[in-house]
Amino acid sequence: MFLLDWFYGVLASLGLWQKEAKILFLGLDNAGKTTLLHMLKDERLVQHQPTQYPTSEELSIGKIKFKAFDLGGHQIARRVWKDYYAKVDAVVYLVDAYDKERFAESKKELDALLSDEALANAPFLILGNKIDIPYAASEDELRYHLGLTGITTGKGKVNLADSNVRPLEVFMCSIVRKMGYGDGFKWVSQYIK
Ligand code: G3D
Repeated sequence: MFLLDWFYGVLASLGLWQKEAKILFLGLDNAGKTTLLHMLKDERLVQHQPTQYPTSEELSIGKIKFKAFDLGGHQIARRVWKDYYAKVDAVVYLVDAYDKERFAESKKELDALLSDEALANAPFLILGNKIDIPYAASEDELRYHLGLTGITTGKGKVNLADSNVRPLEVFMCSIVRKMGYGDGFKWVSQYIK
């Protein structure tokens, strides 16, 4: 009973209670995808091996399947995730907010995803990670460098059902400090049917 309570507690805290969904974690290598998967799994920080090429990890919680892939120079990974999920319910796109030198590369990958037919209807949660590091980019800075200024759809409850607009929003977080990503998941869960 305790285990079950814990299990549903994790789902409820993510806003994903009783939903069935396939969620992709994408982003450049080193963005924090594996750390996030492990955090969701264990609710605590665990040591893990660096993600191995072709870079995919998987986690199921209840009816939710999470799967992570590295982007950036990994053409194989792209083909693999396309084969893996016929239908993707949401994309969580992670960016290392401290690694400003790679913002352009990250934007390029994000742009490719946003214009990908296979993901046309999927809500996009952009997580600017590692804000615990001093001098990490601010939310405004990250929006600017990713080309998202003025095009995100709004935090909180925004009904986009009739507007034909893809939900897209930026949340800053520190996965290791367990900050910020919960709000992001709550936001995205409202768009998962
Ligand atoms: P990836 O799966 O996207 O490739 P990882 O990325 O989850 O392997 O994380 C890459 C590195 O970033 C790891 O460090 C991890 O501990 C670190 N990291 C992840 N999230 C955070 C965060 O919120 N803050 C900080 N400061 N670091 C974070 P190592 O040293 O193990 O390579």
